[in-house]
Amino acid sequence: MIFDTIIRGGTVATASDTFSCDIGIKGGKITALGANLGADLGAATEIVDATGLLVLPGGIDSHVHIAQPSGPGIVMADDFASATRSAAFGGNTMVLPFAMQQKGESLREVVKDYHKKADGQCYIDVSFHLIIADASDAVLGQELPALVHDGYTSFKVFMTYEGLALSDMEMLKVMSVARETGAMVMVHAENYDAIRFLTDRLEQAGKTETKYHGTSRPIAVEREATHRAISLAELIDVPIMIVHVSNREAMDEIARARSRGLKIYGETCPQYLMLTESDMDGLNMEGAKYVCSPPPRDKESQRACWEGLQQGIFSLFSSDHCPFRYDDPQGKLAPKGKTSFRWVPNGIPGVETRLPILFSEGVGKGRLTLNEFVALTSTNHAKTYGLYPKKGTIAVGSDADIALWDPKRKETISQSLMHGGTDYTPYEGIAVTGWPVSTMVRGKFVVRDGKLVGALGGGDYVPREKSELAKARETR
Ligand code: DUC
Ligand code: ZN
Ligand code: ZN
Repeated sequence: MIFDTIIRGGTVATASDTFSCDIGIKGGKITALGANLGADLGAATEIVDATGLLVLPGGIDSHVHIAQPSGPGIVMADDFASATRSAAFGGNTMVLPFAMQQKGESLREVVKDYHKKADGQCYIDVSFHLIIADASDAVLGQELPALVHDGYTSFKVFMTYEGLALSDMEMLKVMSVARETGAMVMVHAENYDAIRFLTDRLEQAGKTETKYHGTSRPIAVEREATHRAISLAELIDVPIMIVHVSNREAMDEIARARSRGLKIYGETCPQYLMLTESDMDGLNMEGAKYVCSPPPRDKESQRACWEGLQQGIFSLFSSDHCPFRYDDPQGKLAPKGKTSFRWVPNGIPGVETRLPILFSEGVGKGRLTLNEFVALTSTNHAKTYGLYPKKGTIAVGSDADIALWDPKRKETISQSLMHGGTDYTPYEGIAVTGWPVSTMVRGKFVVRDGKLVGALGGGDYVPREKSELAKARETR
């Protein structure tokens, strides 16, 4: 047989082109693109009719949190099985969660632990970023370079959070390792001391409801840290990715840096397009459903984030899926969280809704082209994190990671449609047009016509190359 599968009659879109063609798949790879591939009887074991459907590279969500320790008594709502199942139903073929180090831990041991959690438990492919909480000489001098060499080619640093925040000195040291090893640094940019000061002051004034979460980390907190992270990266002359940007002022810092020729990249997320601070204003802890950091802002910030996507200031659109159940003492309704917004588990689910929201609000409403959508949700993720062209495109030689979309299907987002571990979606009630109906990973359907058909364990761990985009400029 020439092919295992032919996908016939669909409209294929990549980050650059849209065209009608058939796709021939053999051994999990795309081996041919052409007209009438299935014309010869017996050309393939299976022919999939994609007439009327869009055939897109599977979504890659390069910013998700799965089974991450989240503080005493708090448990993340997703393990690798539920998160990757949910992701597959949302049109994704790969996710990149974090292996999070805590102070004093060996990074190598942390990575081993995450592999144990993920092994045999994934429906779609995964790869790990590292989170560096302990920038000790041993970690930076030995463990980190060895892990980059082994295919863990990106790491996140935090400028806030007890136990996670790095000093400027530590940030500089981590960035130096990135420059030497060719890894990509992801930065959570918020000013730790400013947040602590504002939080203390709000609590002293009795302002402890969830709505004050936003007040405790206003735009200036994010803008200042973004500026500082960029300045530190400029000193080292290393590319960085500012993740989960929520507003115009932080975005302008990135745009200014880029106009100076620096390789500073930006990511935004659905919550900054679809939610505002007032969502955290609900009675009876309803607002906890929307607590995430940076917090959702206002309508003007939403407009800014759209502009950032349209202008390429943001090259990535990720979910920052960080799932906690709502009606659960181990989740958003943890007893301590009722005493102050400070203790409400921080993060919201979104891996299953990221693509339908951007497709409908972006492509459907004329803000983005279909090709920009593919770039923002798949191709750029592969390029940024060392997976391209194995992942993130439809081309001969690439993995057959494909999502079939019904561009006309209308749905109203609701928890009843979701397949993850949480008990709510922050996007409840949003009407969308366009829906992923089938998802295929390396030539095998995981979701077919809205039904789970993939095997648990069908998803692989994928070691990564160094990204071209993480290469430092030759300035020295
Ligand atoms: N940062 C994230 O990237 N995700 C959830 C919470 C946070 O602070
Ligand atoms: Zn973060
Ligand atoms: Zn995150």
